Amino acid sequence: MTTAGRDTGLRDAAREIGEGVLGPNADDVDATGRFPTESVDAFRQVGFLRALISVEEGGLGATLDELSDVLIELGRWCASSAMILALHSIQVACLVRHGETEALAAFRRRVAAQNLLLASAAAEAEVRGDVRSSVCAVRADGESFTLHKLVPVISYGSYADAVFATARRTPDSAPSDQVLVICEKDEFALTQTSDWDALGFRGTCSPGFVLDARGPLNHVFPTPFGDLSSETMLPVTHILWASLWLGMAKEADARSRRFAQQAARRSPGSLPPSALRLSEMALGVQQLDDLLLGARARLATADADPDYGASIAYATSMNSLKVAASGLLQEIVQKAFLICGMAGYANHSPFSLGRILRDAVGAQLMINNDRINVNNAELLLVQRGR
Ligand SMILES: Cc1cc2nc3c(=O)[nH]c(=O)nc-3n(C[C@@H](O)[C@H](O)[C@H](O)COP(=O)(O)OP(=O)(O)OC[C@H]3O[C@@H](n4cnc5c(N)ncnc54)[C@H](O)[C@@H]3O)c2cc1C
Repeated sequence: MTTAGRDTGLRDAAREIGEGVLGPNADDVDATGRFPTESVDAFRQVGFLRALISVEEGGLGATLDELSDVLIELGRWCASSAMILALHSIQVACLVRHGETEALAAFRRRVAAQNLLLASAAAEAEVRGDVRSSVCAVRADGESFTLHKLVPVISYGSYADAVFATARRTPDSAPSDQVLVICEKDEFALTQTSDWDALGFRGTCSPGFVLDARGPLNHVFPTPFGDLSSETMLPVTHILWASLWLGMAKEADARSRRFAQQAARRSPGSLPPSALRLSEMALGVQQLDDLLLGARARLATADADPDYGASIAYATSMNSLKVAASGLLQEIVQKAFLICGMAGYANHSPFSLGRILRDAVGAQLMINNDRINVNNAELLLVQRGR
């Protein structure tokens, strides 16, 4: 099965929203760096915010593959809006796959019933992108907790109904002994510490914050964050990010193909010089598509076979997905510039590639690719066997 040939009801809904809501507002969202309220309203209306939650619990019961298909479609129209849905859905996936307690199940049902929007506070000012290490800690006080965390970036933090934060399990725990904790809006204070005037993904509205939260202790996930990350958060994050990046690549491909076709019509009988690049573009998009399909299949295998899920081969492949997909996206967009030339360089032409290029740069920095490569190198140095 290829992602390209798949057509589900959800994907149709994504195309409709993309064309009718995300696309018409994308340039304004980008130019003004505003939160795409209309996109998130549309996601709420069609149920995308609760897509991964089971039907019995009030969700759509969609599979991760179906959500990945939705993000491929949305990524074509507005990468910021698609990124917001991806970041939200990563938290939902953790809640679905690791929220086995009654308290977490009750919160999950509320996410579905009230279409809550979930944000992430994984990075920390002191450790930057080293998300498997925390300085802040959960402080228990009877049945409640408090948390004080300096977060360099929380996407749509000011608009979220809850923030999923990582922290040390207790003030005495080691930096890597982390938990994931749900902080709800009516129980936290967010003090903004920086502005978000970034090159790309401008609509994600992602400044830094000091997060001061309190809540019930049963909003701390029982699964150690290390396990939760390797089983769910990391692979789901990389799969959903790669999905919307594939959508961006497909849009760059479509714009450059339209441009080359127009050029070909102007000079019948001769091949425009840029046309050869189309073949390279098609190969790049196919590679990205195959990379994503392979990762989706590997996650399914890991779920069915815990030994494979715990293997270094699986961990490095899921890390490599993010590095390779973000790199391929950048290459594809660069090729699109060579095809479209000045029409792609211009900001207000039908072939403009500026926003896609600026968003594509961010893909390499969301957990810095160099940091991921260092992690992979450490794993590979201790890998045994073939
Ligand atoms: C659009 C966007 C949205 C985001 N949304 C969120 C969000 O909602 N929540 C959230 O928590 N975060 C979010 N982030 C931020 C998160 O992805 C970043 O990883 C984090 O902010 C740290 O970034 P950094 O570049 O400052 O630090 P680092 O990752 O520390 O990178 C800084 C430098 O350190 C280098 N480096 C590489 N490896 C190592 C190493 N092993 N040790 C030390 N240095 C190393 C890197 O190469 C780089 O030069 C978002 C980022 C973007 C771009």
